Amino acid sequence: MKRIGLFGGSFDPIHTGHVRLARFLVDALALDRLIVVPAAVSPFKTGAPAGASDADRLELCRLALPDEKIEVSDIEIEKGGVSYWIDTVRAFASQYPGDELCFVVGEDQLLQFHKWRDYREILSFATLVAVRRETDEGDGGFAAYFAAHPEIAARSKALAFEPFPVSSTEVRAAVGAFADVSALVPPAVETAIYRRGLYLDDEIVRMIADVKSRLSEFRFFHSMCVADAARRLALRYCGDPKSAYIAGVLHDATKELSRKEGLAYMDGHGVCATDMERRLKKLHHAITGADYAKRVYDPGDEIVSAIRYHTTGKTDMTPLEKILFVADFISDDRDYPGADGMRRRAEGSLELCMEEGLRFTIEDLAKEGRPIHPDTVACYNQVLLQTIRKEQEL
Ligand code: DGI
Ligand code: FE
Ligand code: FE
Repeated sequence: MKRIGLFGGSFDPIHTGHVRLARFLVDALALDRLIVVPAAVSPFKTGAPAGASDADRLELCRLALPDEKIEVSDIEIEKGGVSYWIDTVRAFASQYPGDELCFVVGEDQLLQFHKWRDYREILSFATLVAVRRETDEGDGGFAAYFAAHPEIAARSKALAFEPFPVSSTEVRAAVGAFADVSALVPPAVETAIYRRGLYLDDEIVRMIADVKSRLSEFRFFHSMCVADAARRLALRYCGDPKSAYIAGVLHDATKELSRKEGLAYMDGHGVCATDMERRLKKLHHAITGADYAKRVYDPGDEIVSAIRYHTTGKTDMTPLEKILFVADFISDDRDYPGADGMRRRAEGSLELCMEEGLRFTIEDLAKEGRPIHPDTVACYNQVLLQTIRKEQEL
């Protein structure tokens, strides 16, 4: 006979508190298996179009709990609509005949438990495990509640747990504010939230949808990875994470225009470019992309300029320009030889990372016999002269 725990909730999103509780339950109840059951949530109920879909919440739970003993079930989400716990418990009881089932409720839920649909039948299938805050002075009203409901008490046990002080509401607000959420959610969840653009304000959600419609799946994925990398670099180097993220989302928006379309864009919108820039197709998307961002979203000169120079670089780059330039080299989707070295370098210094990236680009271009834009050369020379030791002979 196995002992199986059920842990339901909306997990919008799953956070560090949930993860700690899940691990605690496995140990404290000596579970063979813990099944996390995200509830179906009506998109109308949560309101915000930026909210996470059922599939998003499910995937975030899976990313948060890569644990042999913990599994995430899509039973309620597959069913859709309002779920009643009795249906879920009944389904698991028939899936695991002869095994021992228990399910977890928090303090607030316990005090309402006698109002749950068919709660007696629920208790015929599974033991109720009520988790109360270890920090509470009293017992969270548990004793009084159990005294008033002996038929519930007979099938329940109480567990004290020091909760990690975070709520999903708080996480959503912190994500939307581009605060550092690394302590609030597991690293894989943080990455997935920003790669998917969850819990962000409408304007950014619109940008993401627009970029998605303009690019292939692969290029869109790259853009979102760059957005997340830029956001992280901004947190690390005291830049503005929101601007960095927006610059990342938009930086390659016009990348898939053909040479003809790129030139037509420049001519149609009166965008200035030198003869060399018009001939080098690889540079078109930085020039048209900056104009596109300004025209459609007007996100501010700094972001527009970061997009404009993300391919070549230039002298006297602002922190945001450097951040986007580096993010494009180190985003998670990059797997060229040396990518990991670049990521490590970016942890230490944006300039050292730029120097290496520019050297790499220039070497590559020279080997292939392609022209090197003067901005690329000027940028390389400037970071090189800044990063090498002054007394070093050149
Ligand atoms: O748009 P991405 O592929 O994400 O990255 P990017 O905008 O940095 O573009 C990289 C490409 O641009 C790469 O193939 C090298 C090319 N490139 C960068 N600087 C120069 C350049 N090509 C020429 N001809 N001259 C440059 O100075
Ligand atoms: Fe680019
Ligand atoms: Fe890019």
